[in-house]
Amino acid sequence: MNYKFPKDFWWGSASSATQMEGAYNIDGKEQNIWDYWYEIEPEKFHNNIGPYNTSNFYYKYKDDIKLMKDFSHNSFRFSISWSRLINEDQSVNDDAVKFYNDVINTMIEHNVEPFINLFHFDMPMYLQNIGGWENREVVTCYQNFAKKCFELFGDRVKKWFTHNEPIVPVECGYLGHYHYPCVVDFKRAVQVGYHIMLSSSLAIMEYKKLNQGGEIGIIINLTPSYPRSNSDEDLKASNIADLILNRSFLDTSILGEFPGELIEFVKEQNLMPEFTVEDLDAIKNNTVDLLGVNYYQPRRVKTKESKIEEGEPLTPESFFDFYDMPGKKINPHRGWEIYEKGIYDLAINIRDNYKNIPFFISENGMGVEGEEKFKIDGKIEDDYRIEFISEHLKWAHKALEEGCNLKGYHLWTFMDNWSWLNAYKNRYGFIEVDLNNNFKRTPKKSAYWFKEVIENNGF
Ligand code: BGP
Repeated sequence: MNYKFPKDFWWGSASSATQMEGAYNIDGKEQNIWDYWYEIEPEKFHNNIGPYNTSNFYYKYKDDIKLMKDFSHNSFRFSISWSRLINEDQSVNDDAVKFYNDVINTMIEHNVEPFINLFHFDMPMYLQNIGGWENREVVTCYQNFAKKCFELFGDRVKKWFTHNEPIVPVECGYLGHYHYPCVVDFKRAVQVGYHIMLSSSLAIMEYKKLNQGGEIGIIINLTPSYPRSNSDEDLKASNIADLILNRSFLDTSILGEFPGELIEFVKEQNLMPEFTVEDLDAIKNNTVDLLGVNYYQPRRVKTKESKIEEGEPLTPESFFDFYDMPGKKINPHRGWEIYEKGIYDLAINIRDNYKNIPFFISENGMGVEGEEKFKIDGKIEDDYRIEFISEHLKWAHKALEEGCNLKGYHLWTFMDNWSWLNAYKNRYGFIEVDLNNNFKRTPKKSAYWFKEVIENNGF
């Protein structure tokens, strides 16, 4: 064996409530922004497929968890749907408690450790209606939701995460048109980002008060920034991209403060959010125990060369351009570059600049369209996925050898799930989900390969 991983390495996969549960309006679940957006603009979603019946985990979780066990996974990360658990009047939905209790207990029974995330892009609509993350009151509602989750499930769940990819609601919801409410306004985006980070610290504070003996962290999509060249201009552009898109969340979560350079930038651009000194204390005093890193692609950056059109709103991209590097390896289905070494580079950065905090790869994966064409005797032979995973694991292994505190690897995702605007276009799972046949599950070749990797704790 060439690549042996440490004992107790976390092997598994990740998903999120909106993307896998389905049952969008069952048993008292309230609407979230996805349910609402689909209701008013279904044409925005690939093939008009909305979040209503995603993968049906709500009905099939017992079999799904059994499958995780059959494929030797020792952990699985999912999220609790805020709009399922907490009713509009802020009371708790008992049916949701029953569902999540059952999911957690079934996982434990099958030796699959539950890793629970509290927010995965799914703001309840009743809170979006009062401004979502722009409104300080929503931060308090989230703090109460988090506390409730710890009280209800924390006796058994020992790995908690406050947010998944906190940049995404900011970037996609307030700087682009990819998530509801599709606003483009840098100042409002900064307020949203600030409140999300504050909410993360307040959730951590609540968790620590309860002394439940587990760990709490955050999941960040750490996309390393690579400058086109070593020219001062390209380096400066790459630094600003890194500052806004990575370090705003990374420094704050691990070091307890927003980077000084970011504060200067935000002040210069007149983008300062509303904040209080007590907020900053909460951020300082409640840093994470553990970091999840989602890694899909690098960010290649060059100095701003494209013209800023008249009247074009200010966004982070007013300060740099993305660099389309010739000859890069690409996943044509998703359009994302594949750069396996990125996993090593980000691990070294965490080792050297972020206290070598324990972290794991909480998402990595390859979405492919039209996988049925790789079917042989009813099974998808996804050799490209096996290659994708193993090439990333090789770099992860090198990082481990060089002293990085890497604890595990989770693939996105266990079974094919619903991908936001792309719906079911690109499939990511170890397990095929047949939408035309009652969401039937069929393991792909990669599921069998990964099982062997887990059982050998290496490959
Ligand atoms: C991550 C998200 C996931 C998932 C994944 C794949 O950013 O945390 O929710 O969707 O990316 O991306 P996509 O679904 O856009 O192809």
